[in-house]
Amino acid sequence: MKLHTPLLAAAIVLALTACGKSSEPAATPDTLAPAEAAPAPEAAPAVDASATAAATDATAATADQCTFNLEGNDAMQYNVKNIDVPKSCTQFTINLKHTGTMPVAAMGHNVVIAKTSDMNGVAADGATVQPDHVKAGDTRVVAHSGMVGGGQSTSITFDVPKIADGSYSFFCTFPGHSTMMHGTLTLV
Ligand SMILES: [Cu+2]
Repeated sequence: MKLHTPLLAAAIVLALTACGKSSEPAATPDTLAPAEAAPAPEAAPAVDASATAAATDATAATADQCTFNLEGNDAMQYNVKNIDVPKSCTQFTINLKHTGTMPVAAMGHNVVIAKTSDMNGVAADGATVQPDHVKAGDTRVVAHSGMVGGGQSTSITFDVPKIADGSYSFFCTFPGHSTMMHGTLTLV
């Protein structure tokens, strides 16, 4: 059989060639297929699967990683100057707690997200807007919370891709506060 096979194959090729070129494309893959397919089943899918699972666990963001607890106080200060935002988060939440005791009318705080270059403009345009101090329909604003006074909390959630096209900051738009109450958002 072994001796005859090459001869047989050669005979078939010759025969097909003689029949016309239109038959060659179909005949060639059939001839090569058994030899090329043989090594494929030797791959080890078990190892690949565990490696993929480990990689997924390492890159998947947890709810904790996609949330930051920010504080504002009676001294017109946030407690941080930067918040890292993991790129692996689809959405990111900032919870703001006013740790002071002063009323919202005197020491109100909120948290607003916009490009750093738009911060002063957003704050200025919101200065006279009651009660949130953010101009209605301000397209520069990615997200903003309401104003809170001492002991109160508020929260914002935004889509992480919305802060990927430049340098963004979080800040308070209570009149006069953004000069002190601002920080950067850093995609990590
Ligand atoms: Cu404030």
